[in-house]
Amino acid sequence: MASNRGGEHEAVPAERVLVSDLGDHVGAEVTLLGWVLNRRDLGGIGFLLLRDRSGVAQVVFEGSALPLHESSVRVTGKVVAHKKAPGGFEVQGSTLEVISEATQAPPVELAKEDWTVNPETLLAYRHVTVRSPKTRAVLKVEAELVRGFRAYLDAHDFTEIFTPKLVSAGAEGGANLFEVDYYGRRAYLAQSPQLYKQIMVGVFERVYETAAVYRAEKSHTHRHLSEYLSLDVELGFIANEDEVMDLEEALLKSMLAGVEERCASELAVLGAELPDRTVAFPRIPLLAARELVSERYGHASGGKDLDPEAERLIGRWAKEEHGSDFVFVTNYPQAARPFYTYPLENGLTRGLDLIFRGVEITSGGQRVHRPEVLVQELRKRNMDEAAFADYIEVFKHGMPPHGGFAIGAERLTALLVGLHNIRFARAFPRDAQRLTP
Ligand code: AMO
Repeated sequence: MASNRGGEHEAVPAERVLVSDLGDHVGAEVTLLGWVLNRRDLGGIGFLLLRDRSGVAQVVFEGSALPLHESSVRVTGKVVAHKKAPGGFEVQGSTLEVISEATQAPPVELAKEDWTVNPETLLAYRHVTVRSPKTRAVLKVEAELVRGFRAYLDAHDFTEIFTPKLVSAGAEGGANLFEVDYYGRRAYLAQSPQLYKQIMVGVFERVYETAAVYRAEKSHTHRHLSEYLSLDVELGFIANEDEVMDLEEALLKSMLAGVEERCASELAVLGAELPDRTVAFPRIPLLAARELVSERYGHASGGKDLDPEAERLIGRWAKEEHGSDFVFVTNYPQAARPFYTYPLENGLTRGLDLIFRGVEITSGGQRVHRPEVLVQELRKRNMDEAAFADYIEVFKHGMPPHGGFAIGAERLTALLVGLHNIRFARAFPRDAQRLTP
């Protein structure tokens, strides 16, 4: 084998074959570029697993010392069909050049399927462990979900918007606001694009945003991040919240179809199963849901909301009774919803959640569109009207009935691929303990 281990290559010429295309080159000599995912020396025969953006290939060398894991390399060799090799092909390597040599071994074996390493260690070295095939697969599925989100909405006349993340007041209430010193004034990191996406309905009628939002969640849970990707939708001229649910159901089914079509190898790496897209998402009012989990499963959900256990049980009911991984819970009480939620006369609202595999992934519903009702809702909640003056004013300018929802991208991804901890659905998670890497 010819090798170049000394001089590193500064430039990478274009001619190369991707791992995913090896099947088109059986019998031919090809050049691959990628990273050393794994290496093994079996009595003078070197096995190298090369990872590129399209997949992983096995390359075999005779009598060679292979470079350290994660070195980037250029390999040439002949492609042969090989049933046991990943992807069904093997490259019989003739030359190996190191493009950029790893000078340090990764902190964990990236190629290993079952990590017994402490998750905290994995996150502490996330800048390197993020390269593992499993983590890559999770992030690829998430990217596909977001692509599918945009594609569906673009095709249905929605316009993408870009709203400020530095704001003067929190739209969602609660104590989880990050305070920022804004040129000597107090500002906050946006908890959601809620008020701005509603304002933008007055411009485009149908809008969406995919952007990070911020919540100062001090408690350490498996479903909360301090920074997460919010997939927001808002649309005008609706009759009621059923239209919002119809849209979200069709949107999610389309996003999942995209994952099925484009992420087969990632789903296989993760052992993930997609939900059945042929069943309709059941819809159940919150009060009925609480009664149901109490009667059917003996769980009394205290307070005005559904607690996490009640969410899990209503998810179980949806699966058992309807074969659905999803269930909409509708008509939340006013006390459980933010001020912008459309109130009904009986103390309930047109606010709803979507539960996926027993965990809330979405809040949404129809919104208030009359300024006097907004003021009344702010007062009910002892909120500062002055802080929302511009927002209230917009509703004096002909805002139609409208509604929308937001999907937490990491929650959706984690539940879809079976991650226990939401942190592993974000490349670089932020929580109360973590600001690096
Ligand atoms: P809500 O506050 O319920 O609603 O958030 C919507 C969805 O975002 C996700 N989510 C989180 N994900 C990770 N870490 C967190 N700390 C976190 N908090 C929330 C969840 C949740 O269902 N403006 C409304 C949406 C709307 O009505 O359009 C809102 O932000 O998946």
